Amino acid sequence: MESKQRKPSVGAIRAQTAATTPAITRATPEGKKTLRKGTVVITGASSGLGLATAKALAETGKWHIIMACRDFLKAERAAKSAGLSKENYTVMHLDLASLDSVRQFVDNFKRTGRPLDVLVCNAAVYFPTAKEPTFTADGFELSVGTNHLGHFLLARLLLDDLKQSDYPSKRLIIVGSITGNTNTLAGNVPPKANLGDLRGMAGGLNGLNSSAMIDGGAFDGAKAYKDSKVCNMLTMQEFHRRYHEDTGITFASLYPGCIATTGLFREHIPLFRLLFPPFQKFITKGFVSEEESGKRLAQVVSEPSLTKSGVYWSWNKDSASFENQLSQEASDADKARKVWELSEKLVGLA
Ligand code: NDP
Ligand code: PMR
Repeated sequence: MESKQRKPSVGAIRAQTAATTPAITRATPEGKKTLRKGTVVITGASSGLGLATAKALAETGKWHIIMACRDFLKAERAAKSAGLSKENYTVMHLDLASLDSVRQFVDNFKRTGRPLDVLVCNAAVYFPTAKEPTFTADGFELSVGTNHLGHFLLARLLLDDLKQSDYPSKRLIIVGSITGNTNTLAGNVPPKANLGDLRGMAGGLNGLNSSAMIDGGAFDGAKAYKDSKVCNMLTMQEFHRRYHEDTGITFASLYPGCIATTGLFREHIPLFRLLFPPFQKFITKGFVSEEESGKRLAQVVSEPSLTKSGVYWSWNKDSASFENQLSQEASDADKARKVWELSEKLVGLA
């Protein structure tokens, strides 16, 4: 579903694609080079980091943002309240907890005839207090199913579109986190991320004939989220190893800072939601506002200097970006390959 004009048929739209303005045109009378508007797809742009990034990019006037969201009305309202002007965004429906929806989104996107210059895999869910697992439409534990498997299928299906983009720097960005990295203090707060030997993932994460957890252990919602972030960071690196050289696409991940006020913590107990922002502001000093985090991710989308591929970006306290070190598990190439191969099977690509 798209908020703007619906295009009548695929054929007509494909014809439009062929006529797309090249990325760099000599449009001005002085013959000065100008760059067309880039198109960026951001999943989960209806709140938090995704919305703040959409806002930061829209304000430059250089980007058209496809807000890929599960709640169409919420996304439209969020875009309006963030002051996005109509010509800078389109809301399109995407529910990452359904592989059919992911495929439908990809078809719908292709039908718009727009080039794809940057894809940002940002959406996530976190169930820290859940006693029992819940599942996606396809029967995968919901946090790994949404945060990792939905994005894995989406990125794989859109890779060719990225490849075909003639934009000067095309990018695939998968949002990671410090809490999946056990080489940090935050990553050592129990329960720690650990994918183990991937036996639960091999079994389908369905909680029936296998565990709902990647490592095959007992269900723990907070661990499932952190495991999903490890998958996100491993996937970015595996994409880099498999495709960077041939396609020129920049693959990147990042830790945007602790955005303690977002909807990510909606399922947490009220006391946590009350104390978490001041704890991060005054004790760990890891707090970052939604606006600031949006500027950070917007840099990874559009900064001409951030073209290095295979990098996990972080920011220091002056908000300067630097290449950060991932934990041993989150940089394990063998594990990355195995997660890739198992994920391919689960989403029906192999
Ligand atoms: P929010 O909850 O504010 O945003 C998450 C977004 O994901 C929402 O737009 C939500 O949609 C969307 N979403 C959830 N499930 C689905 C689904 N099935 N299909 C499509 N969209 C979905 O959280 P944040 O902004 O904090 O999180 C954004 C990213 O930042 C995540 O990847 C998270 O892991 C990462 N991150 C966050 C940190 C923090 O401190 N907050 C720290 C480090 C990383 P809806 O609005 O409909 O609920
Ligand atoms: Mg954590 C430098 C210390 C630091 C940082 C940057 C974070 C970020 N956290 C830090 C430290 C601690 N945290 C310490 C010492 C504790 C024990 C009191 C602690 C606890 C804690 C909890 C209970 N922290 C949390 C939780 C959560 O539920 C959040 C979480 O794990 O979500 C998955 C969380 C977070 N701490 C962070 C960040 C960025 C999060 C949340 C979001 C995320 O990783 O996506």
